[in-house]
Amino acid sequence: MKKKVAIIWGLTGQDGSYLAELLLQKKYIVHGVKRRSSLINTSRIDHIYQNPQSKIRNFFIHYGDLSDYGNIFKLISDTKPDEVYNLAAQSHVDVSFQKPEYTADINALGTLRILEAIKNLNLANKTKFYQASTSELYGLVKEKKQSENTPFYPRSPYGVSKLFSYWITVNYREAYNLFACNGILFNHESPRRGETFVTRKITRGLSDIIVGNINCLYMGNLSAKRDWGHAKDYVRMQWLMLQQKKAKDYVIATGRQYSIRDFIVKCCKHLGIQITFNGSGLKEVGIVNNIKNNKYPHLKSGDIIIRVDKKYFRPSEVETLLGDPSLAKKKLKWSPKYNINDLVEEMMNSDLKAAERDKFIKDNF
Ligand code: NAP
Ligand code: G4F
Repeated sequence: MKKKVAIIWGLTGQDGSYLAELLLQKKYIVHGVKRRSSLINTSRIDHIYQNPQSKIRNFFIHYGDLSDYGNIFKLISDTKPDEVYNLAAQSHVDVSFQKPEYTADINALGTLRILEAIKNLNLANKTKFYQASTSELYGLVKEKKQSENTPFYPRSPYGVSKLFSYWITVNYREAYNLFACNGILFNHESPRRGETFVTRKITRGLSDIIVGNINCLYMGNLSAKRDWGHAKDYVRMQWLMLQQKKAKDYVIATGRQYSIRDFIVKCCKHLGIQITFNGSGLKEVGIVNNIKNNKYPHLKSGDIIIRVDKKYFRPSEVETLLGDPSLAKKKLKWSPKYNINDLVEEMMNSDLKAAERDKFIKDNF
């Protein structure tokens, strides 16, 4: 049987790396796009090449950028993909306030450029398209639980750029009969999550505190609530959406939400640390209450390990996100394999190892 061909924009990111693994397991020929950078930016996919039973013959990496239509056109023309996954984006909400025009160019027009290339190459009958849409579209939420029918109200240049992408995907489906769909994904994390997103900042920061690399972690809005899943569960859905007979948009979420404070408490619990939050606003602090078996020589009861710094607050915040994945569960028979405690455990264990390694290098070299 002829192998399916897929191309992934955003290969070097969290989701791109997990999706590449999944598609290679499914015997696809995978093309991925990486940006030129002054430092090597393939740490999330290097293991695919390093695997002794290398799938290298099915795995091709190309330079590219979503700002460059000619590059996108040529990649699609050369590979004639069965499936295109657009996971590339300036994906940091806070950064989007500082780089609004760049964010709009890559996230909004970048999506249009891919769709235009598929259309102009007359591939509408062959190529299926997945767009990485986001729960940030709901922003100032209009319903307690957000589903495919909840109105959008984005709250950042990132959210607004993704609103364009969402609608241009729907529009190309309706106007040109393209198999194009949006996955409206709620926050999803993993040990491969970028280090400046809040979950990873917490798991790394707490790891650094307990090995003695730092004393305290500075955070923004601790009361914001998110619906967090595991990236591995969510990339499975991205693939599944393109295997359906009819293109449709789906919400992917766990249906449970926790505050940033709750996430910190869970991570501390995993480490055997009881933490209490005192005070409010910028004066709020997280204090160590008790440490199981006194196992961390650098920490003692009464230590303040969390403080709030206003520089991490956003000009307009998304206070709460909680998804309703009923449609995906019913139509795609999806259920996540990981819960929040599994996620915390995997992320904490991975970052603890990294912090211990850093400490060893600092102390010995
Ligand atoms: P990520 O780790 O930040 O990865 C983003 C990817 O896009 C990286 O490979 C990055 O390349 C690439 N990229 C950035 N600018 C580009 C450009 N100008 N041209 C080409 N590639 C570019 O994001 P993620 O967490 O995997 O998320 C994947 C997608 O889902 C993103 O579109 C994000 O907005 C969306 N999304 C994410 C979540 C979530 O919770 N993770 C939820 C909903 C939607 P470098 O590696 O070189 O930086
Ligand atoms: O982890 P975050 O930066 O993720 P955010 O803004 O929810 O965006 C992520 O999820 C979206 C899906 O909903 C994606 F579309 C997007 O690409 C990205 O992957 O922040 C989560 C919450 C925010 O309310 C933020 O204000 O955590 C709060 N927060 C509190 N202290 C912090 C911090 N966020 C960061 N990054 N750093 C802090 O110190």
